[in-house]
Amino acid sequence: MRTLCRRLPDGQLRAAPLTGGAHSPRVEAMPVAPQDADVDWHRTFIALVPDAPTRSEWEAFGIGEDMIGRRVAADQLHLTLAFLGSIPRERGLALAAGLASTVTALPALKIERFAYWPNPAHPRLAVLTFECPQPLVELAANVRGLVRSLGLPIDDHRPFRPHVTLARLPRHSRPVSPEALLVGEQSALALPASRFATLMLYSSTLERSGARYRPLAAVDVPAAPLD
Ligand code: 3AM
Repeated sequence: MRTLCRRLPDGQLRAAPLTGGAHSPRVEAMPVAPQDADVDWHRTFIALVPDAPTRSEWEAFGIGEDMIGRRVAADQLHLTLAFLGSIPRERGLALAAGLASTVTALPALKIERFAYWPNPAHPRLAVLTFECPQPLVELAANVRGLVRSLGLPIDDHRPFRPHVTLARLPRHSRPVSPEALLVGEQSALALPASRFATLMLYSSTLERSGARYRPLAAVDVPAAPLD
C-alpha cells in the first residue's frame, strides 16, 4: 500500500545515474538565470513543476466561487521538495549545477485528495495532496542530500507532505462550508494522475499581490511507468 511520505529518510540516498535512451535527463541543469547579477537568492526552494497537460487540468479544477482571486497563477503551480531560504550566490550556483544528479524517473503521481489546510474551519491553503511512491521518496531524499552536501540549511520542521497549493486564503477566512468542500473533493476525483516533468530551483519575491516565483535552474525529470 502506498503511504504518505510524512518523514524522509535522513540518509544520502542517491538514485542510479540515468544514462542513454529516450528518457535521459539533461546532463546539466539548464541555467535559467544564474548569470544574471540581479538574481537574488532569497527564499529559494526546489520544486517539481507539472507538464502542460497537467497544468491545464489543474487550471480547470473547480474549487468554488469563493476561491476566485485567491488561486495561485497557473505558471506558478509547483510541488515543493525542499525550502532553503536565503543562500549565498556561489552555493546557489553549485546547487543549480548539482540538480541533475538528484533526478529519478518519476511516474505520474496519483492524487490522494483535495483539502483545506490546516483544516476547513481555519482554511489557509486549498491543496491537492499526492500519493508518495518510492521514486518520489528517492528524488526528495536526493535533493535534500545535495542541499546538505553543500552545507546549506534545510527547513525540516515541516514533514514532507507532497502537495500542490491551488489557492491561498487570508488569515481569519471564514470556515469552508461542507458544500464547498464537496465541490473540491468531487473535482479531485475526476483528475488524472499528475505528471511532473521538470525539477526547478526557484527564488521567491514577496510582491503586493503575493509571492512571485522566479526559476533559477531547471532539469528534466524522465517519466517512469505508472504501476
Ligand atoms: O509549496 P507551497 O506553495 O505550499 O509555503 C511555502 C511554499 O509552499 C513554503 O515553500 C513554498 C515556496 O515558497 N515555505 C515558505 N517558507 C517556508 C519555511 N520557512 C516554507 N516551507 C518550509 N519552511
